[in-house]
Amino acid sequence: MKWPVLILIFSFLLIDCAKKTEQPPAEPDYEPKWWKEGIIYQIYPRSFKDSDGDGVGDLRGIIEKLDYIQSLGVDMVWLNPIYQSPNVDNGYDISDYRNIMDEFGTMEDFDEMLAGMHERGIRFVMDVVVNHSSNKHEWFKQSRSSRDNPYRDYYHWWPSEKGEPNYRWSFFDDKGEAWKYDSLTDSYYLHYFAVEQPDLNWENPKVRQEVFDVMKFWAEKGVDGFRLDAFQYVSKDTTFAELPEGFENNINKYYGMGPNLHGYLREMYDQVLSQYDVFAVSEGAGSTFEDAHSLVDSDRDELQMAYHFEGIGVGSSLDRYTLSEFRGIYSQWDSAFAEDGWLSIFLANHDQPRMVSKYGDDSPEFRAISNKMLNTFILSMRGTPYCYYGDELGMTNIDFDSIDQYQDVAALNGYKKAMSEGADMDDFMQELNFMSRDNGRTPMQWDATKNAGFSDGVPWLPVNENYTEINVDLQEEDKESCLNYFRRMVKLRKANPILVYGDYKVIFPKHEQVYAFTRSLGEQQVIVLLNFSSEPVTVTLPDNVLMGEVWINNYKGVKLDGQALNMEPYQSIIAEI
Ligand code: ISL
Repeated sequence: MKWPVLILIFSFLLIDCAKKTEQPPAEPDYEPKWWKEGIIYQIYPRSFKDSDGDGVGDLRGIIEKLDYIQSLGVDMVWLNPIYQSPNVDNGYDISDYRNIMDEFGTMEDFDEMLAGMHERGIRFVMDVVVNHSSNKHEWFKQSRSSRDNPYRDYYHWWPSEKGEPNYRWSFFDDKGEAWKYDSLTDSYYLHYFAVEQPDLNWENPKVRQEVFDVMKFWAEKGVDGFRLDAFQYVSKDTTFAELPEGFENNINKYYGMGPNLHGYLREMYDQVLSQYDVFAVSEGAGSTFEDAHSLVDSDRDELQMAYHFEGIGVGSSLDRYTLSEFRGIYSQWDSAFAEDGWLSIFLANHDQPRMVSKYGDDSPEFRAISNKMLNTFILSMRGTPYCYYGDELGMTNIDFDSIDQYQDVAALNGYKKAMSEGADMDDFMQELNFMSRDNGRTPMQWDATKNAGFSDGVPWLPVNENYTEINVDLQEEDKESCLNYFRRMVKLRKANPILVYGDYKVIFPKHEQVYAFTRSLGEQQVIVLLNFSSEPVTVTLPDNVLMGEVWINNYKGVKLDGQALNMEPYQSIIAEI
């Protein structure tokens, strides 16, 4: 490396930067919004911190850790559902939308937690699960009880005298069927998810009013945002006509964006979203850019943000992924939303494996460095970043080998279904080991004491054995840890609107190791360089890209010789150009 050359280049560029900052700032050509600038930290409450020794995380546990959350620099927290629930799907089956799950605490705990977040300048995003309720919800109990019960039309029923209903595929059913016959009223009811999660009938205006009232209840309490679970599925063609064979291979096309979805969203906007300083994000965004635009464009008055599944679909099998595929998807979505609409950016959540195991390299040699690289990606892209608890530490997948170790309804029922279909169970278990949602749900690793400091009792899901090496305590002490790198990256994004609003342009569109792009806003321009591989690589920067001040780097130095940049395995660099 030729340091004198480097120093010379840097000093020229620093002088150049200084000149630029003397000019009057240009009017921003973007519309600033707090929910665009915010960084969301997602907490799976069951697994974050257990305060009472029952092995299940709870709200008082979160209260204990509020200072930690604040120390990350994030400005919003999304909690997975905390309502009363029989927990068939860990809170995604709600039996009372106005009360807190017993295992998680009380409404007083909730109020204290919310106030504690607000005191620290952190906003709160509530999960709203209204495509379905629990079968233990009073509405369903009533609905099921007789055909003429006033709640009958709160759900989708198919009387058996009409014959068997047309096939509908189910995400979590152990036979893969979404219609369940119920002899009590000699009818079938619809459940896109587990049999204990009957789908609510949004065609019924009473149902919609119930949901809007629930949302108002929480908005009045002061929540700042709503994450609408599986919302693209709420509107259904209630004739339940036959669907083409194999439709389940493109489920969002056939289940998503039903005929009345936009009407429902406008009602929600009028009654709830426009009445409070809140934002709403839908899980799922249909199957085309047009679908997604129709949900979030600024003139739609529907939602503020959506998250699509194409990004997270990449690498969702043991075949892993290529960088071209990954970059292609993110780049297409970015350019489709460059002018209008707003999306989220994430590489993991509670339905996914751990980010570093899926997209990086969780071997001891590269785990930390590749984790830092992935966090650089999330926090330097356009869109609101969603950072999943534990990914600031580089937590990894857990290595379950027997079905008895799994807790997730999707895994357990998927196993039964595969067995009954005579599938190759070795292949099934291998895939599950990599892709299971339980990978992303293991307890937070706080320290090297028993159960990683998560609980004094027996954790509901085992703690990953690597907790003695990967935990908050150790990483607090180490300036170069994943945790402290994450904090630096969060700070950088918060201080630089270019990372939020700047235009995005790919460099080296076909490179199989390096993902590089520029962001530009007004006069300012930065380059983001990410080596997605475990091999060193040299790239030649285009002549017009002169690297200036380095904003962040997950290695100590930058090896630049003229325009040739030598990148270390999983190196990530952001620099002004
Ligand atoms: O997790 C999945 C597959 O294993 C997804 O297909 C998921 O079911 C889908 O994205 C909808 O997810 C949401 O609703 C589900 C709940 O289990 C998920 O946790 C939630 O994110 C039902 O409420």
